[in-house]
Amino acid sequence: MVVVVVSTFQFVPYRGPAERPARMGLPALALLLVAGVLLTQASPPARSFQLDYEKDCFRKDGAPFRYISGSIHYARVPRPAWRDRLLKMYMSGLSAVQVYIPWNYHEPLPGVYDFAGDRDVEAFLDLTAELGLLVILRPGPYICAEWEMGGLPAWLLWKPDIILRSSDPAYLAAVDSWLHVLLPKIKPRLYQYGGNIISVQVENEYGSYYACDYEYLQHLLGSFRALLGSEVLLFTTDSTQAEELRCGTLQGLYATIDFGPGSNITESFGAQRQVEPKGPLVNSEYYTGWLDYWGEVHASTSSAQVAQGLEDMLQMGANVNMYMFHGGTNFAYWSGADFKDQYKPVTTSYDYDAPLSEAGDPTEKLFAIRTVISKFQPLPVGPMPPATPKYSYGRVALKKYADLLSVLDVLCPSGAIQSQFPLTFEAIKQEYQGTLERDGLTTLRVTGRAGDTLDVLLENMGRISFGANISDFKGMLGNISLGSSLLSNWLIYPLAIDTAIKQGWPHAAQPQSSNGGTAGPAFYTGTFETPGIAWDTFVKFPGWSKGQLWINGFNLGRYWPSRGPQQTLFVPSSVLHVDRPNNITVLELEGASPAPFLLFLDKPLFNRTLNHSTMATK
Ligand code: 6GJ
Repeated sequence: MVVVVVSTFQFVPYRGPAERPARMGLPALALLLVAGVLLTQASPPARSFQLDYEKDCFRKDGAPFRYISGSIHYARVPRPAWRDRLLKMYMSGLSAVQVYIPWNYHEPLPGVYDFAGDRDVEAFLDLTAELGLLVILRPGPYICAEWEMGGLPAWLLWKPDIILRSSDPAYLAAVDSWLHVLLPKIKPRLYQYGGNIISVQVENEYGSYYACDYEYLQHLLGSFRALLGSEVLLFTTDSTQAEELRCGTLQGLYATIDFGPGSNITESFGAQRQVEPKGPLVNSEYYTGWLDYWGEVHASTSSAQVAQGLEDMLQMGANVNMYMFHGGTNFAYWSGADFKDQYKPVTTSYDYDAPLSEAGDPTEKLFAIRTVISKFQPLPVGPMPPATPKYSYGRVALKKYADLLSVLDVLCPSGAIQSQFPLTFEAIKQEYQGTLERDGLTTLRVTGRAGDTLDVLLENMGRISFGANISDFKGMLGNISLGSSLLSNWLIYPLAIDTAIKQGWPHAAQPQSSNGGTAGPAFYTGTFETPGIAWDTFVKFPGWSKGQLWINGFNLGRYWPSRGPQQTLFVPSSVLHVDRPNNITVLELEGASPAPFLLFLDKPLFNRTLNHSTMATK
């Protein structure tokens, strides 16, 4: 007996093994035939978004539909700027936006959730709907994105032998717990239920990951279906490499691909056809630019090449999402890293050389793309909103507040953790001799006398977000010896700096009698007043080396002018006060100039680097 089950909501003809390579571990597909009964497709319901394998397209409410989409990450844009960015994307002619949801942004500790303020993903999604944009949602649980640990929470590593992105029961338990919190927020916003979310991606380029664990993908498919229902269009994204499409795709998930300008489009979509012989052509990540690593030149991708590739794909009737349309910023400690022969931390700026700049300003690349789109569909009527105003607040003098080691009582109020040997950051749920770098100088001669104390300050520069090394433990991962003797009996201070700063420290605290020296890790403070206007600005760090910047308690991210390429940090206008002094706090890790100051400019400086070799000798 065989029945070809025809859903009254979504006509998805059975694509038996003949059409797709059978996959290990696939549940046996039960087929029953109702003799003599011709099942016809019910007319699609009012709200539907479907795959049409006959016409190789999507269908929205029964009509053929092709999307032109752009990526924006709400976690990289302050909430007050969301409307501005989304409106510019809409006025560029986009019909949809593609959105990642970083798990670690919303579950900072197991069972502790944060969906407030800049993390209010529901408010962001509702804003996209208000502005008439459809949404292609990518909730992971892993998202890559040059985001800290690819969006996975570092607390997963509290179980050191956990196998991430696999059917490891410990990992799946955490994933399911998270999905049971997140996906009920998404379901009512699905297109089929009156919302604007037309499709949902499962995992992210899973085919590029060593594990190639079908049970994991099967498990995710089951969880997504159980929590989102049977009608939403679920898909995967992988590169065009056959091996990646083998491990990253699964029956029941529509397979899409990603490739950038300069790729052979026919060959690339030919790769998609190997796994999806029928159905719409989809490039889920058409790279409009690229990411920046500290110490390497700022990415730059030709507008003409991006525009031409887009036009060629649209000419073929393909669906395209441009990655990124607006990159934004890796505020705080959210930047990730890659590992190619060596650790490659990603910069604070995620400008990506995208059509909308880091500050949200339309670029000539945006207008080139908009012109292409206008050849295929009408543009919204009205002007493109202009760049937001920028202001040079000029020079702001700072003064040393305290050496980091003199304020451990503030930053580690619970006191030191005593341990015979070093512990990792993850295991512990900081005189200046020099800097060791995982991707640079890895040995240091330290001089001292018997009885001296060795202080080591450890900084997390971002957990690896791509590839097999994402179990990226931070801290001192092994024991330290002085000559032949193993150093033991450590006092370990986890530094809750952001907690202290959010509570008004150091501006609200008693001034410290600092020694005035400028070498080594120390806090510096200053204030400045705006002339009654709070506009976007860019802060430059003349004479500084490397550290972290806060203004009015907002963590603007890492600065590293001695490495570059970015020389400025973007300061969104929403961070500034107009009616009272703006409090600046800097944690300089290596050394500042004797008369330290910051410079606030009205333009970014993205591209000046010192090559690595000159760095190692410093
Ligand atoms: C995508 O794969 C990823 O899905 N991609 C990149 N991959 C190359 C990884 C560096 C070796 S670069 C930009 C994008 C995003 O990471 C995206 O999340």
